Amino acid sequence: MDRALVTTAQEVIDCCHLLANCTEEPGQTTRTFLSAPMHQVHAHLSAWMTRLGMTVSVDGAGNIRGVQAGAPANGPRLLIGSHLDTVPNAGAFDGILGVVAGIALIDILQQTPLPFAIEVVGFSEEEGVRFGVPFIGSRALAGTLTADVLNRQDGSGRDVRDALVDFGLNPQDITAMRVPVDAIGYVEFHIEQGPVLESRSASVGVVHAIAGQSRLDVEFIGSANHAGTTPMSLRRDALAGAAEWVGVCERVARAHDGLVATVGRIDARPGATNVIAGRCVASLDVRHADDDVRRSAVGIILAEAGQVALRRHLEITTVTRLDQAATPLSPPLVALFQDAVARVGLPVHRMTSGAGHDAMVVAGCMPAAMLFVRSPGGISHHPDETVRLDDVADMLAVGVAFIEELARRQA
Ligand code: HGY
Ligand code: MN
Ligand code: MN
Repeated sequence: MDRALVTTAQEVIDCCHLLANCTEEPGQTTRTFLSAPMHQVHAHLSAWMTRLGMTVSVDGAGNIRGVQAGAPANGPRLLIGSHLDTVPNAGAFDGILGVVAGIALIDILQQTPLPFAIEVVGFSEEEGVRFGVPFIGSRALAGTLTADVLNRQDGSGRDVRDALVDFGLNPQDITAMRVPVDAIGYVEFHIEQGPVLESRSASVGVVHAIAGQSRLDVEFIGSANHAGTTPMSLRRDALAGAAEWVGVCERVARAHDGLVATVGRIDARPGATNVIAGRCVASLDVRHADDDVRRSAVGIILAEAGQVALRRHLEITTVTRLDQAATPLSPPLVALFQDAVARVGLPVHRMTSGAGHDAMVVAGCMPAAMLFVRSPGGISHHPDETVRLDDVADMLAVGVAFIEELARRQA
């Protein structure tokens, strides 16, 4: 392995660990859309990109953008990016690794003339934690952000417009964003977040498709009442109803090959030990490589919620937060990644992604491709999420080979 690549790989890993300290919660990594620590992330990345002579800006959605030195204002650009935000109590690599990798590749290729410029994009919001809607940064870049998203409120009652203003941005700008007209493609380097590459003893994998996902909020509505005086037979317990339904979600998912269904958040009100819950909002996340299977499973799960409500004299309301279609990635760029992996002497592993990524949004407006790097233990969305030094060096080697081959084909 090229010693210089290993040194750069260590710098990438060190940078990700440093940025993991930019958090809303001391002692853990939690960094949501346009939160205060996002300013620190921008400052770190901007300083590094400026040292490389890159032109740095922040767009209307709070995405940080860095363009290679000497790039013509209007000319072909290869976008390399991922997201800056995290889930609560996250690891140090989900998202940010892809942004740091983009900057590292510009550093490595500084002396390599290219027929296009590389633009690094750090998306402001992919996880959907703060406002319950994912992909705000990439949807703004792709021109697919709908106005209703701007009205979404966070737990403190502030909406997306407020968040933009609080961060020093003008809400008009996010709606004025347009797809970069000169973009020739988008590439995302990302941890696999699952066990497949480790099971194959592989350092990198070429993603050819990303599973579709549905995200909903299902509210069970009953009657709050005294926990000590209300007989079991007279209760309309919203939390008990939601709990029964969570088991149903698991049963439906287990019955369909390749389907996953998750209730990750339960919000029961009034939320006191001695009060029967009158209302309970449960989040639902359903994914599958085939959209018909996914959407039919959502239908079954919601019908089962109706049955639970009927039996328990509850009402239910559902709100769909996301219906993101399964996304095939660009066959020419996927093939180019496979060639690059082979060229650096690594085994080629094609795979689908169960996790959602900005690439599935950007793929709607330009050719997009992804390269996964092994997740030791298959762990992600957890502080134990990690990467191996030699795998990150492999990822960079493949990235260089990919860009050099793309340049040859564009010349
Ligand atoms: O939830 C996901 O699939 C991704 O980690 N945002
Ligand atoms: Mn994630
Ligand atoms: Mn991610």
